Amino acid sequence: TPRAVCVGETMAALLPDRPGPLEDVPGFRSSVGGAEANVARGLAALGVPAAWLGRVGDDGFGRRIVRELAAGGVDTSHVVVDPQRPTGLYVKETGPDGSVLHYYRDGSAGSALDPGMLESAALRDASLVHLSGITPALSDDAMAFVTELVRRPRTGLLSFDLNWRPALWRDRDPGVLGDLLNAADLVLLGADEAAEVFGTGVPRKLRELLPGPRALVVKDAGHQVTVVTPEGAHTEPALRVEIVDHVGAGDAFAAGYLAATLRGYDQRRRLRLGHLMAASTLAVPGDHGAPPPPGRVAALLDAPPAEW
Ligand code: KDG
Repeated sequence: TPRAVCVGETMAALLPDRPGPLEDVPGFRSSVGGAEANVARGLAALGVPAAWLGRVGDDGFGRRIVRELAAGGVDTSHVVVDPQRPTGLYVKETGPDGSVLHYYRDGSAGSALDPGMLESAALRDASLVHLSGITPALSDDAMAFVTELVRRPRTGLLSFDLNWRPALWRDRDPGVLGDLLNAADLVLLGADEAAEVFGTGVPRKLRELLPGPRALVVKDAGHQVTVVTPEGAHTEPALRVEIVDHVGAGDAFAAGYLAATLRGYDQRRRLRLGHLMAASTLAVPGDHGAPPPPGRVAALLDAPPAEW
């Protein structure tokens, strides 16, 4: 059976009781978030054996992360506990135009991912290694880790989600992202973030800039997703859903797309499983929703376009 490993930083997350400026929020709900761990949870929920590889502090938030991921079926046996650094944190602020994440992760255990982690047994013989553009922005060590990982010979697939987080790139040149993405087999990115980083969100034009990956998956602000491969392009419309919060939807999409890829589904079903997973996360305030029941998934994957 295929085995996936998602590498990155997972943080404690504080979600506001109600929308509004932080200074007026009465309280917060404690949760867990992090793009790559979200993908691992989505994969596990779909029955794909998935591990999260990363570092947490020797503190309550770190233990909470490990406990919650494990409860979600994610293999946490390779997580490194860093006795010196604290677990990172983000605080969500929800306004009329959506959510902003405030990071408290400078010097965190998670950002201290370094090339030494390349020796982790988790990476050995993995069918899929999943990375995101968040990690190289975290520290010089994390940048070195990602740069070496994408260059190394591999036996499985390497997927890379752009996950553009401008707040993390203030001291670093995001120009490296093009090379990193080009070294992957499979790249996922939003048309809007691609426009910011590469100057275009048009799949055909992006393909010229990113010829490396076999599959280039371009998400158009929740309307539709297009995948470009050497065989051509395929577009699938998103499901129409009542949106509670966007955070985590891209990760859920990635989990669906990647699970379907590992199962050898055709591109239409890969995109649809991505959309189904994204829809379940868009409907909840946290980073991940419960995936739809398998029966409904099976029916929708094969539905004619008019019933999708
Ligand atoms: O994709 C969701 C992430 O943005 C959230 O979980 C926090 O990992 C995170 C980040 O760095 O923004």
